[in-house]
Order: sequence, then structure tokens, then C-alpha cells
Amino acid sequence: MDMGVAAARVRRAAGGPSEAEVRADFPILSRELGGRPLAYLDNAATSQKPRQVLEAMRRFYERSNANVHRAIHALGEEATAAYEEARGKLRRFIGAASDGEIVFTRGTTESINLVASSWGGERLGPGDVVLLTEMEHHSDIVPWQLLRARRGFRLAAARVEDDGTLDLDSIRRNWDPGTKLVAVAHASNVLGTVNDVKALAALAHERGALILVDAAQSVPHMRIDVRDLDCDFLALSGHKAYGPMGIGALYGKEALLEAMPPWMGGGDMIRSVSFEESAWNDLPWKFEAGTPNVGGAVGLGAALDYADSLGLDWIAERELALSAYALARLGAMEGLALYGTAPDRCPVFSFNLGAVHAHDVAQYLDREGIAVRAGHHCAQPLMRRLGIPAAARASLAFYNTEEEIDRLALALEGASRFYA
Ligand code: 7TS
Repeated sequence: MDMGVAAARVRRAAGGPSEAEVRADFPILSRELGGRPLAYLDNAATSQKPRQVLEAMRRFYERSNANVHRAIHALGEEATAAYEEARGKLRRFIGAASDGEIVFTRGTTESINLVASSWGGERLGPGDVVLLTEMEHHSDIVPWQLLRARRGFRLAAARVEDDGTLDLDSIRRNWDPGTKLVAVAHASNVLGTVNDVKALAALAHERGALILVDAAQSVPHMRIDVRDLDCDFLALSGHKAYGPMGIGALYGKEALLEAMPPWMGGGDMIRSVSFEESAWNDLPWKFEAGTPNVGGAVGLGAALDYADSLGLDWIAERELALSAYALARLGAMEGLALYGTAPDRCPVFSFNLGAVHAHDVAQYLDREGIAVRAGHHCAQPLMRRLGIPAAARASLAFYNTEEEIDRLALALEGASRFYA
């Protein structure tokens, strides 16, 4: 082992739980596949869920399950309280000013579609521009294209530099005066780059535009404070942040949400309905038509409690140490091309192994019990910018270990020999 690797050895953070204690919270991590222990390195696709989340959801369904905001019975009240308590937890977790600013959705994709449909459907038209970046996930591209077909505005994409960063000066210089919205990933699911969304928000506001932050990849790894960032909208998914699938949220500044029309119609989002006209419910329920994912919200609340109990600083420190270790191991491998070398990154490592197709790499690793993702990662414009058809990706969470990274490196060496 070279000095860089030795220096990057993961230390147990003072006062934090041990590796074994943390891993014991995640039942799935003790699985074996084909006689090999699972090494789950696909956390950017979805994280694993601690038993605290599974137990909270089980408790809800075993004890309090009922529909919300309507029943005049004890279970209905318990379910409503649990649902709204989860909203309060998320509001505190991201530093929003009020519960009305937290709209529960199915996840990041639905949250961005909500903004496109409701805000964009009224505010965007010919002459306007929505500024994306070349590193956006398809879920921050396609909703705008669907809307563009109806409203006739323009889409632009800020260039990604060779190191995987955005150049703020270049964005400033190339600013189109028609820009009404900047919609940007907080962290890239391919490059790992953490974008300076606070500076982008300041720039957008200085030029009279709004900013939407796609926080799908950042929320699991770092403390987010929407008021400090001064973002107008922020979209997140629970399932990438140790919570269940099918629940996420849109944060929006109250005055903006207040002025926006509902996007889906149905039960719960109305104050009154007649065949002549209907009136809308207050925030945030105006945007939550139909029976919501109450069990999911409860699980998300438990996931946020869990992250808080570890401490976001502990999570960040632990992942930084694991990332340094992974970079030292992977960076030293001959024939391995790593994409994204920004100084500020989340623990995502996309790579190709010589001319071996990423799918073959992932399949080889799978036989070793190592789960990584391969493909275009729902970021085809970025693949084009990088000049590659696909990449393999190892993405870490705080419960991963140096041993798993060692296994990854060894298996990659094996794959390299196998496909030579
Ligand atoms: N935005 C980013 C930056 C993402 O990484 C993803 C999912 C989404 C939006 C969509 O999130 P969803 O929860 O609504 O699906 N990214 C990935 C990934 O990298 N591998 O699988 C899903």
C-alpha cells in the first residue's frame, strides 16, 4: 500500500459510532450473494434503509394506518399527525421557514415536473430561457422539453469544464437576458461535482431569474440550508437519503408557491368544489392531490432522524475519508479513466476500464458481490460532453468500508486481466 493510501486510512471519527455499529443498523448489508458478502456501491441510485426507518413504517401500518386530513376518528388523527410531523422534520432538516413550503411528492422527478407544470406553465413563453447545465440528470431536462413544446421558450445548457466543474464567470459572461430560471443539480450523479448553488442563486437573483436546485444527490451527504443557499425551489428524493422509495419533496419559497396554480386536481387540494368553480386549499396541500404516501413520509421522517442522530458533520467526515481512500486506490490503477476531479465532490466515482464496456465491468463486479451501476446514468448529454457512451459508477455512503473499496479495486484488476 502506498503512502497516499495509508494516509487516507479511514479513522473512526471521535465520538461517532463504530463501523460495525453503523452497519448493524442496515440489515441488507449483511447479505451474501453467491457466497460473497454484498458490497453495495450503488448508493447514488438508491441508498439502503436502516432498521429505524423500516420499524417506523411498520409501526405506522400496524398501529396508525388511516387516511389523512379527513377522518374524525382516532386513527385518522394519528395518521394525520404522523404525516404532518414528518413534514415538520423535513422543514427543520433543510432549514425552510414554514411547513407550507414543504410539498410532499414522489421524489425529485415529480418535484421538478411540478415546478415546470405549475410555475413554468404560467410564466414561460417565447423569448424566455431556462438555463440548465450539461451535467443535468434527465429529470431536470425532459420536463422542460415537454413544457417547451407547449410554451415555446428556449433551453440553454451551461458548459461543464474538463474537470467536471461549472465556470461561474463563463455563465455570467454568456448570460441571456431572457433567462427566467436556472435549474441545476446541487451535486452531479456522474461526476460527483458539488456545484456552488449559493453563488449561482446570487447570480440568478441579480439578473432577475429564479433558481431551482436538484438536491437528489446532495441531501444524503451534506447539511442543506435552503435559506442560506437562497434557492427558490429545491427538489429531493427520500430513497437516496436512507428513506423509502416513493416519497420526496419540493421546497419552494412561500410567496412563489402561493402565487402558483395547482398542478394536479383531486381530493385534499381543494377548499370547496362545485361544478361551476373550485377554490384551492392552503399551502402545502394545494399541491398534494389525492391520498399521499403517509407511510413513506413517516419513513422519511425516521430517516432524517437517523441522519441527525449520526450527525451530518460525522456523515460528511466519514464519507470524505472513504472518498480519499477510494481516490487513492482507483487513481493508482493503470488504464482506469476517472471522470470528474472537482475539488468539492460527493462520494461518486464514474470510470471506464480501458476499452472494456462499462456493462461488462459491472457484470464482472456483480459476480464478486459488488454492486455498481453502469450505463449513461440518465445523463446522456453529459456522456456526449465527455465523449463516452457509458461509464461504470461506484457511489459510496457512510456505511461503506475500506475493505469494500479494496475488494472493488482488486476485482477491477481482475476484470482488467479477464478482458485483456
Ligand atoms: N436528479 C439527480 C441528480 C439524480 O441523480 C436523480 C436520480 C434524479 C434527479 C431523479 O431522482 P428520482 O428519485 O426522482 O428518480 N439518479 C439516479 C442515478 O444516478 N442512478 O439511479 C437514479
